[in-house]
Amino acid sequence: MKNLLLSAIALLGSLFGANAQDALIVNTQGRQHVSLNGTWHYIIDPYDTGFYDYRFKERPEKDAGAYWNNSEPKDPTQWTEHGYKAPYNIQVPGDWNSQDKQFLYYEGSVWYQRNFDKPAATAGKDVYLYFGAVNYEAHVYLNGKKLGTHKGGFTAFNFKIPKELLKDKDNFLVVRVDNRRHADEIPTVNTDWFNYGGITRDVELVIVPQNFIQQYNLQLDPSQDIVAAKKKNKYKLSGWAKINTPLKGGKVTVEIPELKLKKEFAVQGDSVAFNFEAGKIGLWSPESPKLYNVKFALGGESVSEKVGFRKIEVSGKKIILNGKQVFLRGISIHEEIPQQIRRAHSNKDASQLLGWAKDLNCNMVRLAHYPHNENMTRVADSLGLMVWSEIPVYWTIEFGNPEVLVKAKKQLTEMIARDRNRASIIIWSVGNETPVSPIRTTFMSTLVKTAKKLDGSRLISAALEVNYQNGVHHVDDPLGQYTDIVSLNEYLGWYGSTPDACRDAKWTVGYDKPFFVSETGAEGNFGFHADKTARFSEEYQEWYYQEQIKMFEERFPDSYSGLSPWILADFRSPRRNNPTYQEGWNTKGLISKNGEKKKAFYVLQAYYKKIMEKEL
Ligand code: GCB
Repeated sequence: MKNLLLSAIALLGSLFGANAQDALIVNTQGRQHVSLNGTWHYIIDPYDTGFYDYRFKERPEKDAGAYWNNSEPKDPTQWTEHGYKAPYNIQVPGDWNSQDKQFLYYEGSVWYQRNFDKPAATAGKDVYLYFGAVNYEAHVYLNGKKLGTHKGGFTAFNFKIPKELLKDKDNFLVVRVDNRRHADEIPTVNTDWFNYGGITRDVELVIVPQNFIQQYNLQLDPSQDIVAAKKKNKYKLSGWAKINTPLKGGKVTVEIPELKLKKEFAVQGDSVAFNFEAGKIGLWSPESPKLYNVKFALGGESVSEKVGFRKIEVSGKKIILNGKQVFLRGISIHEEIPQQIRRAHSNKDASQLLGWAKDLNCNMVRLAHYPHNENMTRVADSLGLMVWSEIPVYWTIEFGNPEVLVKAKKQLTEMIARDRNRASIIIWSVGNETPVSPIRTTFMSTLVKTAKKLDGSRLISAALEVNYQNGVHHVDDPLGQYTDIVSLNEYLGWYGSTPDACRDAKWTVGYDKPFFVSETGAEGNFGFHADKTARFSEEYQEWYYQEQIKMFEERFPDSYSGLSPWILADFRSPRRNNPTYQEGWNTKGLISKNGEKKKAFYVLQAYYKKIMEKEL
């Protein structure tokens, strides 16, 4: 086990090293930090004038025309063609599309700027600049110097601010954000969701000691037999901590006051592995989402957070949580607040979306199709919702391009780094509906292996497609050999046929593994009532759910372990252009764009209630 942990730590190091970006500081909320959220200024720059000169060469650092430099004229003779001031105001965090009509479909560069003063109490400490997420590419400059760049619209990153660069007053922070889509990025040019651009999540200054615990993990020891441990009511915990720099000596303390536990471990180089008896523990589960305060300390400085302990595994065709079979009553969710047509980012947003899922009687959510903001996984921890978390390896990306694989691995690494301490997360997904081919399977199975190396304690999956042949629906995608559960997106009764096609559909699943329906759904417009055969009516959607559920109950394989239908709420998608029923919305939501529950909501809610009652 210790070797496995150390190899995960080594892999983390090598992946970050390749990108010359500081490793992620996890749990910034549990550390000394100052928020840089609020009103920033912006410049829209569709021609990238602030970045390239008139020969289209990147501007030199001190160039007066570079938008990372402060061009505030000191006297009226000074030439300047850019500047940051009201009314060019923009809120951070937040996508730009929802903030002003001119931004609605904008794809390109926008420069963000704000000033800040050096926080108090930084003597002898280091200050990092942390971004929860920027979609898609960020170039970050402080006082005219570039701190670094980051690609990937849904993962957190941070840069250490060099001491000499940080002034006491009026630090000039500029971020160039570019949300253009590219064939060789992740996601690629083609998705069924809206390309919200901007600094979409929190920005913070994180203040840390020179030597500090950057990342850590604590969980029920995955090698422990959970049934035996439950019987004895004696559990083992294991994990590790990674220090930002190698130390000579040094000790990490792990403390769980509620369990009266305090253990000390010697640091070796820049890491330390733990493994210890913890006695009685209340396990985390949807019925009882118990979280413990855990404190990790190094040299008098500590970081604390709430951690739940549980074990997730598969046994043959079953998913097992804490030694007991569990059926996943899920729903898929996009990170969007439909009533305001914007990206979700706050704790309140997470409570709205996950509150709807609870109302549906869910015990699980699929956070599609990219890592959601940290509030989502933290609120899921506290509400007792199990989570599927995914990277945006979606549809047809460039599987033959080795650089794309590097990008996918980086996003996977960043997703796992931020959230590995969330008990709610039971599944890491490496992608969605990727088309079957040998090159794709090599790419995707490499991601599965990487995910397993980074975190051997969770299940790995990917949403697959049906192979329909000679009247039979086969689930036989070769990627299924590599994943722990076989997950399928199917829309029988929406694309191509009507819901009665479910009645005599034949299914084969080619794997002796848990089988999960990661998507199924049909469109329905709230308030459009008609005969059930009329597409886009609430009645059609309701009928679809009735037929699908009947099919699951009567004819699905014995490995059927749960579902996360598509989708909780209507969401924006530029692909959806039916002029009467869509107008830029995918209306497969069980909840409308105005927050109203459609008829199908109640069908799924009742199905989940029935399952819950059977389990009691
Ligand atoms: C899918 C995709 C999802 C789409 C959905 C649909 O299979 O995974 O992103 O939005 O179908 O509505 O067609």
